[in-house]
Amino acid sequence: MADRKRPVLVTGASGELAGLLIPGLLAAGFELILTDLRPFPGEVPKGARFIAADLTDRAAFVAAIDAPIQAIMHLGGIRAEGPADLILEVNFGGALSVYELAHAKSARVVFASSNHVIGFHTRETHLTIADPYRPDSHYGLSKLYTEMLGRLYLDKNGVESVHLRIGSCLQRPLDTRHLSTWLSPRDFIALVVAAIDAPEVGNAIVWGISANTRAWWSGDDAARIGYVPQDNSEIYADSVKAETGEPIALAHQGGVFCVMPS
Ligand code: NAI
Ligand code: 15L
Repeated sequence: MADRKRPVLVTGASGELAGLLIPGLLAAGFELILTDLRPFPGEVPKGARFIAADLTDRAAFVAAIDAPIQAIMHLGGIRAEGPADLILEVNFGGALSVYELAHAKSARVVFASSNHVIGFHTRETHLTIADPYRPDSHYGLSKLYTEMLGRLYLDKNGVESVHLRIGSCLQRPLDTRHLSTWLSPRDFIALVVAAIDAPEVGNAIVWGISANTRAWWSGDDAARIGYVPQDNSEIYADSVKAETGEPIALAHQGGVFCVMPS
């Protein structure tokens, strides 16, 4: 699309990943509308404005976004396993609000999906996006639901989506699992810019990882949207911690999410 005239909306703008992403999107020339339940930490940067809104209050959320937007970078919600009813309300309910807004505004959705949609595959299995979902938690199930919501809203309403199945977005990998799942902040920014700018994406799925030698995942829509990762976790291989924990967590791609209570 390469549109720098209409703003991009960022949900979950007061959270950690937004903190990594917002400077990169501003540097790429996007005007931003930031939204979150919590106040924005610090000063709202030049080129952005902040609107406080709760994703679970659908009508109020949709009404609060008062400008035309070209895309929604959806980061808002609960980022780990939690009580199923809470995940239902915030992650399932919030995703529906985002898709209703995208439909109303004719905007593309770029969704922070997660590796936890496939977390119960074993670590010996190399996956492509054609492999079956195996969610490891109600959290993972909420990501699966949102990917499917994207499919439905494309088929029914023409709303395009890029679902980013993010591994572990951190400044650097911390343990041996991250050698497979790491997404560097600079690759994260490049991935989101590509997802917004790519012409005609339909319903794309891209693994949110760097060019890791030990990656468990490939065979996605990265080339179609023009995402070319630059970093590789391997340079940290001698300095990460050995992963410890329960055997089920160590055997499966989702790690500790496979044993988290809900
Ligand atoms: P975070 O917890 O730091 O940020 C999430 C933000 O969503 C928070 O600022 C929170 O206030 C906001 N939020 C929660 N409920 C809300 C509601 N009802 N209405 C409006 N805003 C609400 O999480 P983080 O690490 O920044 O992750 C962002 C997204 O990326 C999450 O959806 C997470 O599931 C996803 N993700 C993150 C990965 C990572 O490596 N950090 C990996 C895979 C996915
Ligand atoms: C996620 O989906 C979480 O949001 C993040 O906090 C990490 O736990 C990440 O997955 C991971 O699997 O490392």
